[in-house]
Amino acid sequence: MAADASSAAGAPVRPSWRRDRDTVWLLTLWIVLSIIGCLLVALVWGPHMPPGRASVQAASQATDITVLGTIATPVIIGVLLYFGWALAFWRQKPGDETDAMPLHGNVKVQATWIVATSAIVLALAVYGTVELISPAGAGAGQGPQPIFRNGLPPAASTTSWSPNSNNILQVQVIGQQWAWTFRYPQFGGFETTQLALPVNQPVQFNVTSLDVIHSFWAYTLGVKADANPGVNNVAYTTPTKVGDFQVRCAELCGIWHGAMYDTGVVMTDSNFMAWTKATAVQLASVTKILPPYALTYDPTNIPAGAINQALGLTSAGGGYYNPADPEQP
Ligand SMILES: [Cu+2]
Repeated sequence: MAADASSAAGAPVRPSWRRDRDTVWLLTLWIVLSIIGCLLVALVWGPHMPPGRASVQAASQATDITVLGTIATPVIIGVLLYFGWALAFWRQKPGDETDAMPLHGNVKVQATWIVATSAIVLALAVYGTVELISPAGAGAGQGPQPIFRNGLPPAASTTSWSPNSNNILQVQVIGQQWAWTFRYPQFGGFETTQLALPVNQPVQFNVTSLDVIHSFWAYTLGVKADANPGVNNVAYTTPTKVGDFQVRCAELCGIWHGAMYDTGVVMTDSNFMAWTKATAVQLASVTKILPPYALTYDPTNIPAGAINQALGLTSAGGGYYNPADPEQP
């Protein structure tokens, strides 16, 4: 290259006009591709981002993922563009065995890098913190005394509920190896394997376990909360779409962990009220031998009367269970 100057060490140096031209091209291409990329991610991919928009909390999470994906797009494009440009134009020419120009630091690049990355990380930390607690704790388990309610109604009554009242719907989620059951204290306390919810009504999940640690993951509702034995873990959701949703266990809990799933359903208010009424009647004989509703359970503490009643035994007949009898298990 006749036009190339030489460094003091004798290595060829790209002339400044070539370097300026590269910079202008790279910057222009990066800006144009980033604008196109950001629009595609935000407007085309964004509406399909997981976990979907079947609840207020899920929609908030989908928005967060879209925002983060859009912010990441210029970074990814910048890295790939610079990499491709270097491969195409800055590679060593055949037969050129000279060393490249030695680098001795560049204060402008270093300062720009530190300021830009610090600003991005700090801004994301603030955004992430705000989004983590809104709306209503973003659908995550908040422990027994949740702080982030974001205007949700209180649990004014734990024994009755009607749609659109100032009283949040309570659903207890009970994990055990290897199934989920759901208890509805405001409808007589029946316990069922079916999870039904009314649309557009805030729900308070009280999540607990009878044995090991499980994790209640109603993915498309944006809810994920650990189910710990002896602990009540509260999570909120407000479903906004009628239809089915999947429930999984997201904590390795034993050999059949993978089979611990269920299908829930979001229904209209009137269908939900009809379902609770019918289920309460259908399960009445089982409900009356369940332990009284509580936020945690000890499965080893089963009242003797419940066992006898379930088995149809009486003290006059044989086999009556007496917990005070050491001969009995
Ligand atoms: Cu599990």
